[in-house]
Amino acid sequence: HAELRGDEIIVVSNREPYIHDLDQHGGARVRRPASGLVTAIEPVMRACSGTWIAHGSGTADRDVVDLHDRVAVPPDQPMYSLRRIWLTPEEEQGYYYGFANEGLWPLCHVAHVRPVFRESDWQTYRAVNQRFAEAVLREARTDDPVVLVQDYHLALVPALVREKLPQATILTFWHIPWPNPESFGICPWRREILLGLLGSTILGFHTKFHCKNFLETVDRFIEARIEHEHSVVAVAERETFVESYPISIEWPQPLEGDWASPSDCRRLVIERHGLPEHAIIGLGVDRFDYTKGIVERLNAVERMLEKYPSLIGRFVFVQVASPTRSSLDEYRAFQQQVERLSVRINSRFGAGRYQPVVFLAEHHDHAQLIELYRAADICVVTSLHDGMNLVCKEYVASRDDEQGVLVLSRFAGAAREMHEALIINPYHVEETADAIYRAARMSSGEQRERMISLRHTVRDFNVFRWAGRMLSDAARWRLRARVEERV
Ligand code: GDG
Repeated sequence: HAELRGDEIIVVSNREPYIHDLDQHGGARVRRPASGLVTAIEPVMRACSGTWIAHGSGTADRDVVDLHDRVAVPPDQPMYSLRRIWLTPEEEQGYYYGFANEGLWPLCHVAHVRPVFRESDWQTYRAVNQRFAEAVLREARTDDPVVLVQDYHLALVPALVREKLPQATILTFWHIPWPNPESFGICPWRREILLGLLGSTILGFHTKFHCKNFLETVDRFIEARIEHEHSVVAVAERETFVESYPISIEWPQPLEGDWASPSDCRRLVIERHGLPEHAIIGLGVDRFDYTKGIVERLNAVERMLEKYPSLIGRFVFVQVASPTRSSLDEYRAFQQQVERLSVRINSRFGAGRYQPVVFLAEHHDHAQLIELYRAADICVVTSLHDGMNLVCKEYVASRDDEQGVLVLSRFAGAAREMHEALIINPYHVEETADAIYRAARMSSGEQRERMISLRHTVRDFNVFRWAGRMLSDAARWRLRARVEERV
């Protein structure tokens, strides 16, 4: 970004953008993880360059594949540097699975899953946050780097970096919702988390509503001066600017020129999955996570077939569910429940080769997802709670034919921008079933009108604009700090 030219950018996140795995022949294979954070931040790093620090998660044996702590990425056309931190299985268990994903994840999402807080997980979370902060300090070549801290895994990093580099510009982005003070208040270490985050220069959330919840939580639990008018929190004279920056995706999409036509994609998808020739294709794409409302979505599909039997034999729902956190009980139980449900719907409405639910519980590569997006008549996003949700934006971006209907949960941050979608409450089965039915029958003209408008929104508010806003706010704060120093 122009105002920060010459300044170095360090991104720090749990998830790495490129994972090195071993293939069947023992060679290295590079995989892109299923992660909204990576989808959004990776194009920004390609544009800015710098260093990305993340947990090395590949299965490749480090002795077989020469996995350095630092690699240049993207592998085929290096543009920035990826610096890996190797966590022990115990560290990963306590910090990632434990505190972050059994504690903070359910704490911040209203999905009615009870958070689990263990003292030992918290201790590991603290220790691992310290390791990430040390890596930032090692990477910093000046005393005022621009550090982009990502997400709930690293809530303590901003204050840890601030302590050693008081001049650093620390931009923290919280990719998940921030709940109200009553909900957040059950976390035994709420003070530590809040003070950790308030080491940031700028703290970003997807929506104004999450910012408001955060400010109210600070007000409730720590001593701080809050200037609501300017969205600033000061703890002992150190100020943090709290602002909403709705995240998005790259526009144009990578390799857009090489895509097969929607009708070819449709033919390929119909062949590959043995769908009826004139199928109406509904699509869901998610990490296999209980916050994404997959049970509610399948219940709605079932109800729709029950209520509108003319669609039996024609309507097919394809659900991509990429494996995630499956070592946790809560996830395994949920994943089994979804699998049972899709078997039930198929035995109820399927006949011969016709299966109304095609369930694909495996990781797909990007090209396969694009093919599905371009083949689908309807994309259904039913998150029970979601910071933003990028799947709905990817669907819209991949429809340059201006066809297709988006059904979108009102509990996803994206619903605040994507007004031309059919907005639903996923807890309301009837409403969701009716919306999918309406989508299945929508005229091509109405689809076009809605899609054109949605595409304008995603194009104009793309991820470069998201990063641009955060970085220009950062540049403004740096300038202000320098001027104030001189006084
Ligand atoms: C968090 C917040 C926020 C899914 N399956 C595969 C695959 N994906 C990709 C999708 C999309 C991404 O994963 C999922 O993004 P979401 O935004 O829907 O969700 P989270 O991962 O929960 O992300 C979310 C986001 O951070 C950004 O701030 O929007 O609210 O929860 O890009 O396409 N990708 C591949 N194979 C799959 O099988 N390659």
